[in-house]
Amino acid sequence: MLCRLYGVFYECFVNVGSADVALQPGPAITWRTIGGILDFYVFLGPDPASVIGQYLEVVGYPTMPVYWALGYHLCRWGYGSSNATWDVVKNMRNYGIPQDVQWNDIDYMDRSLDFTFDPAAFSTLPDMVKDLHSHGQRYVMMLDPGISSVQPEGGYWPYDEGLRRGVFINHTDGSTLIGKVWPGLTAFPDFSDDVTHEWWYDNLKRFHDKVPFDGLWIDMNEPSSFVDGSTVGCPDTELENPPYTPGILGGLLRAKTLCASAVQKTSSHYNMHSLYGLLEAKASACALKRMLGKRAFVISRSTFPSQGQYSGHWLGDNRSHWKDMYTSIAGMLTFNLLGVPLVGADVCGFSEQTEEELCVRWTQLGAFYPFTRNHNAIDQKPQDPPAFSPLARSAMKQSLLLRYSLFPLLYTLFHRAHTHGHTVARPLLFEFPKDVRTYGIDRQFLWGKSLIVTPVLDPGVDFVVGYFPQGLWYDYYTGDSIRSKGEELRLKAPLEHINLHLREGAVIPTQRPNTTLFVSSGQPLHLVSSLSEDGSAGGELFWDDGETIDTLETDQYAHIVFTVVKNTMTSEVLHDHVEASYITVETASFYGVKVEPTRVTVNSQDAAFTYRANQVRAAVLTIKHLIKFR
Ligand code: MIG
Repeated sequence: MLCRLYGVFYECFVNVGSADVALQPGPAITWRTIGGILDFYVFLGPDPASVIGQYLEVVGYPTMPVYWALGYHLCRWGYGSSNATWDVVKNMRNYGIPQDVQWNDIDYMDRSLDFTFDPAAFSTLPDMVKDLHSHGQRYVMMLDPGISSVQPEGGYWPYDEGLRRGVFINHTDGSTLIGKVWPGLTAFPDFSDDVTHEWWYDNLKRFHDKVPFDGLWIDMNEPSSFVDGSTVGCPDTELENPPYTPGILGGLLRAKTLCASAVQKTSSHYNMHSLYGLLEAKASACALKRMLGKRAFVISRSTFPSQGQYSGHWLGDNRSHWKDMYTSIAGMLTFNLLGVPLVGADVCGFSEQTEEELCVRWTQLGAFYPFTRNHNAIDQKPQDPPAFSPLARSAMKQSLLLRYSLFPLLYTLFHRAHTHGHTVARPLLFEFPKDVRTYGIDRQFLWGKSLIVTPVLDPGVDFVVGYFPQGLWYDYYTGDSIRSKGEELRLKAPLEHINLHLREGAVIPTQRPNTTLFVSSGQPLHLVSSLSEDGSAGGELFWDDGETIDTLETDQYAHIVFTVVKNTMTSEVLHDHVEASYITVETASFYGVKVEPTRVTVNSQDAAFTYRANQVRAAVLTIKHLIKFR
């Protein structure tokens, strides 16, 4: 899907072909495709957020993630053994650092074979996974599409059975196309065929009986191969050597992938290439739902429009550089526009050695990626939080606890994305489309419409400059107010601090954090309201059990709207379901209460409160009282 803005409307071009996009000095963009259907859409907006909503109506709204997808994920390539992986988890627990999910990269496999685990180095993997489960934690591991084709006959079920069922991509002469990936020579499943989906499910099920994993990480699914086309090359046909080849890697359609002429159920690989990751994600998500009976967790490297219906995405291999941390913001925002809100970059950087300061700052920024995972390349020193000094560790812990405390807000934003095609992480220009100064901002972003994140992206500084659109903003931590005319402000940012401000007029639901979302999501709510100049605010909460499929469609959720007007906060229960509404409100804070109240009542009963006049005209009123919604 390629889109461009023409004054007030967007034109989008949905096409699977290999293509060039050339920026012209005009300003103009030239699209050159060599295949697919010429399918054009015009989205009238009128503002950027509505354009995205209209685009997502076409490609499909993103799926509602399972709650633990929003927790902290820890991963690396090359833990070396299941015990080493397990030790990291135990260290995290010892330090009380939040972690919902532990991952393994390809090194858990026996000789890089999908659906196996190394019987020596990873012999305790099943025990580790059981231990994770008994601590309310989850396990995700990698699968690559390449299936080893050179194991002794009868010795590797995935290949033998795949051949028997005819699931692999073939050459035009009907022979299996063989490429080369981590396990050596491999065949490639054709996910455009339902038969393959069934075979994929059976493989997952057989492996799950041994290692009860919870989600899948699908890599190398461009599909990527270490040889061009196949081990025997590709035929010399027009599909292989079209009259025009776009400026792609290697200058050849088959470079580091399969032959364009290869045969898939639906069409030639020439036409199907760009859909490989989408269809693998679909097969994976469907299989997981069927097997576990819960919402599926899948993270994919390759994506195509509609991806958000099946998976999230990580931004691929970055480096442990300050610059790569900075550009991750644009990447995260882009995928939110594309309907894949469950997105994040490798926190602390993948390749090359990270530094402590970078890793702290990145963990803080990462705490605001909708999907937050620390991932490291093989042969690099450990970069999990326990690997650093007590100071760095505690700064990381603090930012993760902060994220966990904001889970009710984040979850509700994902619900909005799922039901209305909204973005979760959002560029400022979406909320302030008339303020041209927001258009170029790529060092700050919002969660939803009200929470602005201003991360430190440079080494050796204890301040950060951020732009605040016109209006009233409150420091999230203190309730101190800033009245901006639409200006850049210099904010204090010591190492342990990430700047977070609330826009006027918001009510956001938060929760006392814990080391897993399983525990913290059972805690009562703390509501934070940022009053606008006239004393009003509003917000909402979507709540369900966090993992049941289609709770919205089957009425198993609670939806509560909060409104503050004229010194009164009201909660209106728009929808209520027994299982979902055990939730209570324990405390509420109001930023910007100008006059100290003499009396506060909750449901007509006098309630205890504190009033802290931290600033003229912007004090914080905190009420402690328990409210049940039912
Ligand atoms: O050829 O599985 O982007 O996250 O650690 C490299 C090993 C294959 C690429 C992924 C990266 C992963 C790595 N993979």
